[in-house]
Amino acid sequence: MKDIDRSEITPEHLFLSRRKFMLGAAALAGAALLPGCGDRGGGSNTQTTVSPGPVGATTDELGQALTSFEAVTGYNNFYEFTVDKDSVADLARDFATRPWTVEVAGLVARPQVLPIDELLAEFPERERIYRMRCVEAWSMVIPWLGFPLRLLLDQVVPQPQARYVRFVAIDAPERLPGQRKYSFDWPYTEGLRLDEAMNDLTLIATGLYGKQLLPQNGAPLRLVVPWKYGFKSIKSIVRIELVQDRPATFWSSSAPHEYGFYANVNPEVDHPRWSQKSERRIGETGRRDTLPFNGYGEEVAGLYEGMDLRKDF
Ligand SMILES: Nc1nc2c(c(=O)[nH]1)N[C@H]1C(S)=C(S)[C@@H](COP(=O)(O)O)O[C@H]1N2
Ligand SMILES: [Mo]
Repeated sequence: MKDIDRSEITPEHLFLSRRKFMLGAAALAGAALLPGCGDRGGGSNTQTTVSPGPVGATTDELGQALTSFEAVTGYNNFYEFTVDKDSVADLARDFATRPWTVEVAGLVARPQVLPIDELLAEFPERERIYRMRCVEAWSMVIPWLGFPLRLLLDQVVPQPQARYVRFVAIDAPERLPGQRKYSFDWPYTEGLRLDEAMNDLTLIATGLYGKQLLPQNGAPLRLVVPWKYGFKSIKSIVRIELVQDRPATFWSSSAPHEYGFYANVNPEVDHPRWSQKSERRIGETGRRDTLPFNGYGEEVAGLYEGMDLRKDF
């Protein structure tokens, strides 16, 4: 019998901002109380029929093993479908990701509307193995395919006033049951400072485990920012906008005291309801220490020099 941590059987993001859910209160209560929402701990999603493609390495640069394909594609946060991590894959199975266009606009010299297949042809995929640390204190190691966001931003030529990048996910309540069920401020949006967005680690992911992304992981394209909590890595993007002022984001608007704009992985700053000092790696027993910046401090700590990351969390 698996020892299931309470933090993993309730949808934590949602649990905390209960006030926000009065309109969807019945649905919320149901989801929070449902048994069987527990972690499948690495992997027996019998409904996953897709197998992984070829993948180069089997560990990240710290020697930590990849999380299984079954867990990566079977245990997901994607509230547009459901808050039940074990059911996202099932609900997203037939979600159509073609046709799909991505608009890159705002304070840029060359705005573009890119059909997804043109974008895929233009920016060759490469593999990046990143740790992914959810704010709920579980984590995975995922072999992504994608390209640095910087390449796309360079192509549209940000204007000098552009200081932030805002990302908008798909808004399609007729196809997304969670958008009908939960009264969040849809669509899901996220944001980065321009220098964070230009950092080489910041990826537009279009695949994982050597294959195209599946809908549950944010097909056809999503952001991956490995030194930040997972909620920054917005899925199923339709618009990328260069803006002057810090944009509102889905979670920081929904629960500003719990989720900040920066959301850098930081074991020294606890979530108001739980510690961030350690995490459970999906597929492993026991816990691991959480690393500052999720282990990417060498690459990104300099972005925050002079900032108080306790205040500006
Ligand atoms: N559009 C959208 N993007 C999203 C989310 C979401 O609910 N909707 N959840 C976020 C959270 S909380 C996490 S931890 C990661 C999970 O990514 P994964 O399921 O591919 O591991 O996606 C993030 N991106
Ligand atoms: Mo998350």
